[in-house]
Amino acid sequence: MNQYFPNIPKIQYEGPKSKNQLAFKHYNPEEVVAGKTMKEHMRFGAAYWHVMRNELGDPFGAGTALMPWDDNSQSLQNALDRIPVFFEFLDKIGIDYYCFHDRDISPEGATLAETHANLIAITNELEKYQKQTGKKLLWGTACLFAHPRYAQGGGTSPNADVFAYSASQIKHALDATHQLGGEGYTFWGGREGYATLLNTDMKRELDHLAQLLQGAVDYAKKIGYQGQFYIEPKPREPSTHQYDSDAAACLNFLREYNLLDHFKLNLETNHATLAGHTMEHEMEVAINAGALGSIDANRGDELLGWDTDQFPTDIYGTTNVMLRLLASGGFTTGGLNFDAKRRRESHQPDDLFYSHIGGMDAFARGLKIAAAMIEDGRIDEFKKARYASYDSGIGAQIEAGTADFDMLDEYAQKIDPPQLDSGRQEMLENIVNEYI
Ligand code: XUL
Ligand code: CO
Repeated sequence: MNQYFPNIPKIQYEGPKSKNQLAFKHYNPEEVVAGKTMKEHMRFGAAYWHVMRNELGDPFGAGTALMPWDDNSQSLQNALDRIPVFFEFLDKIGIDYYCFHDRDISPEGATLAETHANLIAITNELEKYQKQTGKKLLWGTACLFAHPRYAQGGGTSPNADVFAYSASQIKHALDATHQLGGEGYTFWGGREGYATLLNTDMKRELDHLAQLLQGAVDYAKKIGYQGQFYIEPKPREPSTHQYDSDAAACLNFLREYNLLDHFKLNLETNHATLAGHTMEHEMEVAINAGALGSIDANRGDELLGWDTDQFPTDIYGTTNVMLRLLASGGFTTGGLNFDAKRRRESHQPDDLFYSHIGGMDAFARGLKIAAAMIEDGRIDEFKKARYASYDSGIGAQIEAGTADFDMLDEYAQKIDPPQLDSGRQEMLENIVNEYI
């Protein structure tokens, strides 16, 4: 496997002192941290859409990415030819999992039947490569946002024929995911939202979206697919308002339509930012509901208000993710999928490696720091002590639900006015900085 990236060796761990930019400084796959190897904690995934299909265009200019293996056509042969390139990439970077949309891996045909036949041919080829290399599918999904037929939504399109097309596409994407042993299947509703309420029946659209998700759950059962379904929150872009806007909105939607048993969340850092939240907030919301499924690892840019999908290099960010991941017991079916793209200026194939190395190292540092912080315990102890008034006396009665308003009124009138302890935010931030 040394044909498409001839300048790139298999990336190895060389330790923090190395100056080799084609080596890991912190990600040491077999090193045990907090009871598991780094590899087991992270379950890194590569996104087929970014690695193989992202031409690095932006709204103002054409793509810049050099892809000498790609003939730029929509042919099935071109799609087949990309597969060995991708597996050479996975092999050299040392990433075990990948994720795809059906249309990343396989082109639309002249008819829907031809589209599905293309996907079957590609799935067979991917299966062959997975068997040869041991690489695994973290999750699959159907692209219900790129083709003009989905301009007004997939499941939430006002046009019922588009709903039928969406179902057909998901059915075949589920077949492919099942055949490839995919550990999960994601729904990200880029067009499942609206631009103006002047033309939108929100209630009807939400009912339809729930029907589409329920249809997928039923179909999975029928074919014996036992992977985990995810829904991926994002507030906007491309839609003005997306229904699955943040973790709390997704959970509410799933609860309202009785889908919570079948879905977990796939959280993405840049989407949290767009929703006006931190990633740690989104993770905490998901974990509290027992619904943290998987993570799309990236970051945004504070100076740009859009989904820049940059590689995660911010150690505070990766530390915060790993803190919550460790505290929640870690991934089961999910992983850290690099839904991240190189900058338009980083157009050479080698940049695929520099970018992923940086992201993997940033998470490895985040893991080590988070493990040390948990081991140290000062922040956890502080947090626990802050709520100590609920551990006994009136607080314990409140939590047990045995303190009614008459009782609380009587109690409050008897005691001295409440005195608060300091929240000590700055002191806690200083403790975090001891580790970073
Ligand atoms: C878009 C996004 C998607 C999903 C999969 O912002 O994150 O790539 O991860 O559809
Ligand atoms: Co994503």
